[in-house]
Amino acid sequence: MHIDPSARFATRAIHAGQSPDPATGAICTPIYQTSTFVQASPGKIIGEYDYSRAANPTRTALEANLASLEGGRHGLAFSSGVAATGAVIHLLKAGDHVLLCDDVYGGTNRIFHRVFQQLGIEITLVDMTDHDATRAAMRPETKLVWIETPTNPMLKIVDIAVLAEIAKSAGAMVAVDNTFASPYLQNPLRLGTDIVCHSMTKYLGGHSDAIGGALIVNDDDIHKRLKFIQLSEGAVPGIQECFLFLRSTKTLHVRMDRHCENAAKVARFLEAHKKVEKVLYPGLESHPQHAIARKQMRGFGGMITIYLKGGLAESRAMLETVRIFALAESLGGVESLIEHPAIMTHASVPADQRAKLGIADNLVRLSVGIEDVDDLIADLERAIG
Ligand code: P1T
Repeated sequence: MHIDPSARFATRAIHAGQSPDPATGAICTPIYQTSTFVQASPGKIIGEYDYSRAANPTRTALEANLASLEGGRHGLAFSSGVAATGAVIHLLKAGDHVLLCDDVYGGTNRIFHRVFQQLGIEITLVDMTDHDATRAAMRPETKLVWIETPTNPMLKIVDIAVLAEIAKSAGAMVAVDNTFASPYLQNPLRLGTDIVCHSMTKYLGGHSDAIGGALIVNDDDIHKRLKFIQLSEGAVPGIQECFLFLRSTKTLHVRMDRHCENAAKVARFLEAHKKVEKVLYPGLESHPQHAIARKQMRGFGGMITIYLKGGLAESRAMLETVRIFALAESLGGVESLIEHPAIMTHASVPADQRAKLGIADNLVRLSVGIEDVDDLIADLERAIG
């Protein structure tokens, strides 16, 4: 089925990349659970496929679907979000310099600093909400600017168009980790960037049942280089995972609407609570980059970070008392999760960097799911006390 690229998001979510199976008419793209494909004679393949690490029809459908959702020409699926991140860093060589958003997922910080820095990649962390500091940190050898927005866990909003401009004028590529927003709320390629990265494990998957990553690009040459890395390193998702992600993106728009609606209500409840010191949510007028969020996002997402009044004891008490919110790493699933960044998701970030960012003992991160919001608020009310 050919889906017009100008079709609206919900239509593309359900149809892009997928056609009824030509052999049977099955409306869902089958799980082509095969590692290899028979050839007619040596080197003469029957269809388009020879080996599933290189390509597989179920993965091809997913990759086309992802590209369509981000408004890009090419999609590539990986075995995890960090595998997708690693593939981008592999575009660089020793001596190249990266400008890295100071507040990123702990695993992103770790792969840059503890895997690639020792191979000769130079890294400068910068607060990308400070445009002068970002400009000043650029060097002639800066080849990549890595943005995460909203950031994890501080939910800072980076102005993607301004950053793209800063990077482009210096000849650097720009990649945006769009995991927290999802393609439904934000499309960085349309704002002048080169690469969009996702942990599909989160909103794209949406059901906390599969690990995966994705890259979406427009440029044919960057796509070719990334596809070569995907083939050569082999960090591709399993076929059943590809099917699960394809199944999930069909409902992304419906889930995201409810995540946004619930999170807005939870954020307002928390902002008014006497035991909460501060609420970070891009949809609140009190958020320092609320205006930028309004400009570049179509909604504010399901993630909320709060400072409780008190310290570790108060955070622990809340995290151990919730009943509907589950104490777990990860985010973006239909079920609400809650976690302690300093001890859990960002434990691998050096303590001095954590302190500088404000990842303190009284910081708690919530992934607001799509349960009944009144039950969620009652759960938090009881847990905060
Ligand atoms: O877990 P994985 O699929 O490899 O994705 C890594 C990743 C990349 N980018 C962002 C913004 C992320 O939040 C993550 C994973 N994050 C968590 C597991 C977490 O709880 O924050």
